[in-house]
Amino acid sequence: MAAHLTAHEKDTFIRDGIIVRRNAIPPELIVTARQLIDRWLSRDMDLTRVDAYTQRTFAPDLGDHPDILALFDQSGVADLVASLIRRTAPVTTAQIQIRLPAVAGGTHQPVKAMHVDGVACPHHNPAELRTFTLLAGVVLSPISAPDAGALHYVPGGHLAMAEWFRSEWSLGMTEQVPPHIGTQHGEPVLAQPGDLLLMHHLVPHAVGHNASSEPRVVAYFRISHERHHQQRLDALRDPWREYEPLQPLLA
Ligand SMILES: O=C(O)CCC(=O)C(=O)O
Repeated sequence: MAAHLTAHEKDTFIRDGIIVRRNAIPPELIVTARQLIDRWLSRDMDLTRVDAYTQRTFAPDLGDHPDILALFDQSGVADLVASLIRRTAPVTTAQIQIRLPAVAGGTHQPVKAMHVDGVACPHHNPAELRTFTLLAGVVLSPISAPDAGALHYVPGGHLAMAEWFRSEWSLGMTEQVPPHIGTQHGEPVLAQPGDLLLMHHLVPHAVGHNASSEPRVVAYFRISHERHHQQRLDALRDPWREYEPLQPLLA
């Protein structure tokens, strides 16, 4: 995998807030991670805890497993991230998000309405921000149709959200996004195992049920600029504050 983002990828990221790089992750890393997660699914998943897994992470004990972290730090993803953020805080854990197929109890799994992560989370104090800078998603299962548990995102929504955070939002509000964003269905991310999603933290996204017959599995890594915890509010209002390598490219 090329160790840097191309000029086209950077332009796409600036415009849409998201890029998907196909076949970005070495297949052997994908196979090993899937084996671990499949073992957890068949032996350890507690169906009474699906709501909690959906809010936080599936397979919580695997989040810092070396074979899961390898998807980030042995795959070249960390090098790609350096094309976007110059200095990052260490990435020490993954969130494993599974959309269960309807036949395996997925019809009861909560859906997620349009939101940006860490702002007015329904299960946290709305005055508490749990934001970061960039989401890296490593796709571990085929996502072949919009209703197969695909993530849906609003292209360019990072710019609209920053405008909302600057002009209308205040800390403690319980709305996660403004109405003109919340009513959108968004574009589905259709992908294959080994594809990599890089998404600006401010891009609004949602997930629905998985009507396919297979679990939809993605390992997400939340990447923070090394100073993010000191500048969370600034980063909400200025979408490029933490993306120093992109700043010379902005029109
Ligand atoms: O399941 C997914 O792919 C997305 C999950 C999500 O939006 C979240 O955890 O905030």
